[in-house]
Amino acid sequence: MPALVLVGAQWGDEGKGKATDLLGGSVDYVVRYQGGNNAGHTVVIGDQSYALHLLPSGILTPGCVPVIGNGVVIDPAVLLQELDGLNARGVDTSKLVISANAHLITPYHRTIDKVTERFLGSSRIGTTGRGIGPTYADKISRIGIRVQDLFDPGILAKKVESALRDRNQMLVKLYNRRAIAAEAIVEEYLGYAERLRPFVVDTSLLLNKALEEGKVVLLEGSQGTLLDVDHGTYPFVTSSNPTTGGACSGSGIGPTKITRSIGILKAYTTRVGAGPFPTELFDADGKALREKGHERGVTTGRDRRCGWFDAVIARYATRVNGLTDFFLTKLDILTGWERIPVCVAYDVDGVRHDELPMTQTEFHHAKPVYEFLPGWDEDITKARDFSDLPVNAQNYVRTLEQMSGAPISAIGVGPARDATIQLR
Ligand code: 2SA
Ligand code: GDP
Ligand code: MG
Repeated sequence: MPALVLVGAQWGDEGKGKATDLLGGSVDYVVRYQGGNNAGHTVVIGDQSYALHLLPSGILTPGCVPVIGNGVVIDPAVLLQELDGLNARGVDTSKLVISANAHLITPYHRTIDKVTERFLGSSRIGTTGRGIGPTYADKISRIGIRVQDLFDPGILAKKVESALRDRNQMLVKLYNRRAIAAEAIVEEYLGYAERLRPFVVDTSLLLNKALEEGKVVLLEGSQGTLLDVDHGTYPFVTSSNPTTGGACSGSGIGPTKITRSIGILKAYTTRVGAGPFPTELFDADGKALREKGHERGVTTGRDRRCGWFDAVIARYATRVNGLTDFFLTKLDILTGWERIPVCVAYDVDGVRHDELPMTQTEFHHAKPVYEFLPGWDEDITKARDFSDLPVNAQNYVRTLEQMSGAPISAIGVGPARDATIQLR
């Protein structure tokens, strides 16, 4: 039976939380497979709004098993805080399972994240400061701390000491910071062990057994395609693989099990943090998109950069994720423009590019080539059928679909679960 992947098609914040919630009723497991509490997924249920950072959005769906896969990096203090917050709001979190192989974010990862950003000056990435990059760096360097290490105090102490031998040199010699003591960290982390232990299982085994039994598994990406460490706008990326390939390695499910790969695509574009963004607007239109769309970071509260829809990126997302379909979100925010520019290609130093340029330097030089589509004035937030949309909004959707290379299967016209037009 099928595993589905849901992935951000742009630079994140496309509305993945709402999309996961929308599918939640028809899936048995919702799995986070990469990233950590850098993510901010908003789910609106009735008059309640939930901002999830580390927990899969499926935690809000009764009956659904939320899974934190091996590819996620976990800040245990944040995890417990998030669980407590949801419990206090009456959400049942007891079904959560966590991979024993997921890596742990520690205070030294957070410190290194913040300090390195400061030293990068104008070349900074604009990270969320949650320690994500340094934790993945330690994972790849084979000096990371994993969830399973919490249950063996001797191993935990040895691993923290050995990682800090390395990392303290960097902090003291390179960044003029005080060395971090291993003992305090080991003590703090052993304190998390008891509360976390009941959640920890072999999640790959669990998910594969579930698939064999005919259960439906939804793999929920965070961030987005252009923030992927391999396929994004490197180095202005996060340190994991949000793209569909990452869903396999980050969960321990083989690619042959994946039957659907859904790209979540905002009807315009946003980005938070530094890095190239060809359709970015610095004028009143950009401000209007930010204000109407409430484009502010769910985790850091930073203003998001806003721009017009970029079809080159959408096509790229279709290609690198093997998308089967798109959910188009936030169409309602575009109400009120007389004409809406859509980027169909780039001009890079006088040369037209219909696909993402090969090099980062070219991408930094990319200027959008726009086509202009007629806008609409009508309030579309109550539309529930495609035919309820004004003809220009229908045309906007169909044109985006054609340009993006995969069918649009749902359209968001508001933050709430029911503010959705299902197309197939
Ligand atoms: P990091 O912290 O190492 O992952 O930062 C590296 C880059 O990845 C970007 N990034 C994000 N972009 C959009 N949304 C994210 N989640 C939050 C949200 C962001 C927030 O939902 O609003 O609150 O600021 C997210 N997480 C990471 C980040 O901006 C860097 O460009
Ligand atoms: P995610 O990181 O992809 O889950 O997205 P975020 O939660 O960071 O940002 C998306 C924002 O848009 C949230 O505030 C959602 O409630 C909201 N949202 C999602 N879909 C729609 C939509 O179709 N219309 C409107 N107006 N808001 C939406
Ligand atoms: Mg977000």
